[in-house]
Amino acid sequence: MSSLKKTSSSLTEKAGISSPEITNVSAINQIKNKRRQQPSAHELISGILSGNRTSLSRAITLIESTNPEHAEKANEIINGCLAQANKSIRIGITGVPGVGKSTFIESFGTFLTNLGKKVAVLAVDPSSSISHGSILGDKTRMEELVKDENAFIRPSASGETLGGVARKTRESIILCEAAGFDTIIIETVGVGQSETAVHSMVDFFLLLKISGAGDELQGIKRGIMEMADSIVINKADGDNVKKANQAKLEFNKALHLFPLKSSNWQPKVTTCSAITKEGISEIWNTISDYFEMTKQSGFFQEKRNEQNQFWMMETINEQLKQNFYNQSEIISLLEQNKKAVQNDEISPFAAASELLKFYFDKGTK
Ligand SMILES: Nc1nc2c(ncn2[C@@H]2O[C@H](COP(=O)(O)OP(=O)(O)OP(=O)(O)O)[C@@H](O)[C@H]2O)c(=O)[nH]1
Ligand SMILES: [Mg+2]
Repeated sequence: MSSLKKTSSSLTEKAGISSPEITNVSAINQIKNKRRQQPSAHELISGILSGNRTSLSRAITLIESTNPEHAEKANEIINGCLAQANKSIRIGITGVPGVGKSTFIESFGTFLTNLGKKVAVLAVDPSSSISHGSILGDKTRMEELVKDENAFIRPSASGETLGGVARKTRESIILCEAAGFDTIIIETVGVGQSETAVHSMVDFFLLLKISGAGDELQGIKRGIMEMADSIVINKADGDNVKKANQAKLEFNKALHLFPLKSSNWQPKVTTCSAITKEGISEIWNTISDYFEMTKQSGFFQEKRNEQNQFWMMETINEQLKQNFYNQSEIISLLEQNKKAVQNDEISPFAAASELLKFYFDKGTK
């Protein structure tokens, strides 16, 4: 400053009082201490196995982290928990926005904890990068369940690809099971491809609907109908009861047109009100019947085995892709080749094989 010529311009700045450092030494030390205090993988495993919710939350945060060090620690924790997992039932719940998923999970979840069950609620919702997961956004809709000692509610990992979010949810399921949660509910919004991802990680898939203006089946994706083990017409209260019963008949008719599922289970259609709680216990009866039947027939275990195989392949595919696309040389070469393809200077196939050759050659060096 001293080299600047002093002028009387209105732009001249007076020598001010130097502002304090933004970060002070004690704050830095506190942060360092906190980092040091991060529990080890071993500590988190024993915390989870003894049902400690803070340990469970912390471990899920590690699973959700994009830091490779965290990923390593998360894997260690998952491996340590795996032997204790699997003693649960996993229920997927899907439905369009506003159908009443959160309200339903509040009623259904509370019903289950009243039966003495321990309920964990997770979400697959890759679209909610800003709101930090649909569950967190409307935790107010789950007022009772949030306070429930026997419930654990966790919003979905945010700002990710569907594959990434789904894998993380799958891993979180294992930790919840190891922590003693015997009923896992996975919520997803019925738009996009997330239903397929959720279907591949649950034992029972429930589709929530509301009665519409008459043509109930319009706009509903055939694939989702095929996946559903049960369709529940929600908001069957007040003036809606009659319409809901009509919708139930229509869905029942439609479902009978589908070929029998490989589980031999005939999907059921019921009505309920998530607000008055009418019909909730019947839904639980249906779900219990399903588990009794599929556990007896061996389908339950068969499906889980298939899902495990699927998830192994998915994890490999996802991580290969991530490894490829995250390399800085690939990022710039990809940009160049995209332009070259656009300008017809190179065929898309030649461009792809050039990129892959570069990647593979680099890996073998
Ligand atoms: N009358 C009536 N209203 C309901 C019922 N269930 C939910 N609602 C209402 O429907 C609205 C949407 O409910 P949510 O539970 O937030 O629906 P959601 O499917 O979780 O919605 P998104 O999180 O946006 O996907 C709220 O105003 C609820 O109070 C029900 O059984 N009967
Ligand atoms: Mg919701």
